[in-house]
Amino acid sequence: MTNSIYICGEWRPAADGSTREIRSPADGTLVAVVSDSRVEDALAAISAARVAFDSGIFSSWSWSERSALLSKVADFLERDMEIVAALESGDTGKRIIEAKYDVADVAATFRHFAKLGLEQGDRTVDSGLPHVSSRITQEGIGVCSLIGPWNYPLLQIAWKVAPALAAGCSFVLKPSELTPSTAIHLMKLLEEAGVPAGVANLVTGAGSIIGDTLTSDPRVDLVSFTGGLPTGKRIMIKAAETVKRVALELGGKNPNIIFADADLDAAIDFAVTAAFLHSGQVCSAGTRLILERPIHDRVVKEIVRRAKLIRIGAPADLTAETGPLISAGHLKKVEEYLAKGVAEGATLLVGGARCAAPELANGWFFPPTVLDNCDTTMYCVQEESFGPILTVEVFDSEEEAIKIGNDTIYGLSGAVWSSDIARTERVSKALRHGTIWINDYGPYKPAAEWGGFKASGNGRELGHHGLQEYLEIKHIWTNNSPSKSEWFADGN
Ligand code: TXE
Repeated sequence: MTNSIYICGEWRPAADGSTREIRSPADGTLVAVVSDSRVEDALAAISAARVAFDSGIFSSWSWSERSALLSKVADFLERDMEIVAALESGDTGKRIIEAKYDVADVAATFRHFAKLGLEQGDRTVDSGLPHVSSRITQEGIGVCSLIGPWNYPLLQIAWKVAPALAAGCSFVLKPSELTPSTAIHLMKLLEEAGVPAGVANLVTGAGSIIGDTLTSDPRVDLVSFTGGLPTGKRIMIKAAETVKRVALELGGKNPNIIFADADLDAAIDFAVTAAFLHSGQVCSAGTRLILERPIHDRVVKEIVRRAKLIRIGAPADLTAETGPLISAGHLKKVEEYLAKGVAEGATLLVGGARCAAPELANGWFFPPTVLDNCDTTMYCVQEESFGPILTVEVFDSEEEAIKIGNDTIYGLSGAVWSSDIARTERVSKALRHGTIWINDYGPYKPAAEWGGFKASGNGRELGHHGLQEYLEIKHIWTNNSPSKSEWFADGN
């Protein structure tokens, strides 16, 4: 779709006609050709969003009207499940079934914010004066730049679009240049649901070209971004010039701590899923396995056995359990990361080289890989690979497990496995990560906040706070019986 830029209710090409090919990471086939936005396009989208917001065309809708709109979008997503899942699978190479789970989660996100919107209302505070009413209202923050990643393209965008709409904001959405197809479809659904022209705008294209415009333009009030740490830091700096609100989700280096008294069958099974689901391209992936020393050999042996069994393939392969990495560039990054780990002294137990099978030769496939004998001084333990690489560390005491689990600049998520409930409570409290799973790994709920401590970002998505990000708070003081203050003498 070479007219994939959507501004003020109209589809258009890039200002200079530039286009970008989207190719399947599974076999390199052409999936789509989309507009490659220029700075002029980003500026036009921001203008449209600003005019729409300031006109009140949508921001003046009541909470319940906007909630009804979000419910409609959820209905449409469920109606278009097959279409949207196929688009997502085409861009990302993930299995159709996984893409369908994602679309269901996207619909659930819209429903969550629809419900939350209905719970909003003004709050009165005691003014201390009988003739004065004092109330706190909340209103949409304004124009939002919403920038998404490629691993869960539509879901990560939905975590931003749904609360922005619930709050009455206008926005410019920029999906990852690698995975724009579902964002394009979403705009069609928003239009069908009745979002007024100019409220929802889409620019497809590269952050390197339009990112700085979206994050520094003075007409933008908030930037919400999910992606890599270096880009997140740059966005904060750009946004600082006009003191925009910034919400960042920048990934994690998530500890999965297993004590010897845990249910090891369950812990091992979840450790495999935590590390290798979606080939490790998950911000909350359990990439750091931290084992109590006595169980190290047993757990590692079993994980290596299980890793070898994981079937890798393209979406068309119905026996496949996981798919490719997103791009050639990302594959190279994962390979370099692994080489560094081995050079630092980690022991490669399984995986470690690009998949050689002829049917995978045209895609970016990398097998589940386990690095043993790791410690927190190593690059592979500290830095995100965003690939299917699991590092293994050991500990001898609860204190050491906590220390290792917190020894990272990131703080997105982590897990603790033990049959000692008092211990799991102590450890979960001591871990400095935004989500902690006890005897589990991975579930999340739209009603529960999601986000990170430390360099994993700031702000929260989902839950109640996921809506607060998009709201400004206003105190309205009404004097129903004005009289002179008499602070200064009036000379009469
Ligand atoms: O991310 P980028 P990349 C991590 C993961 C991965 C690394 C790099 O470790 O290997 O980031 O991935 C847009 N201003 N995560 O290079 O560049 C870009 O167009 C504004 C974790 O793909 O951060 C895309 O839309 N935007 C993560 C988005 O930022 C800019 C998920 C993400 O791209 C921009 C993905 C700029 N200057 C990767 N430059 C998670 N938290 O889940 C680029 N972009």
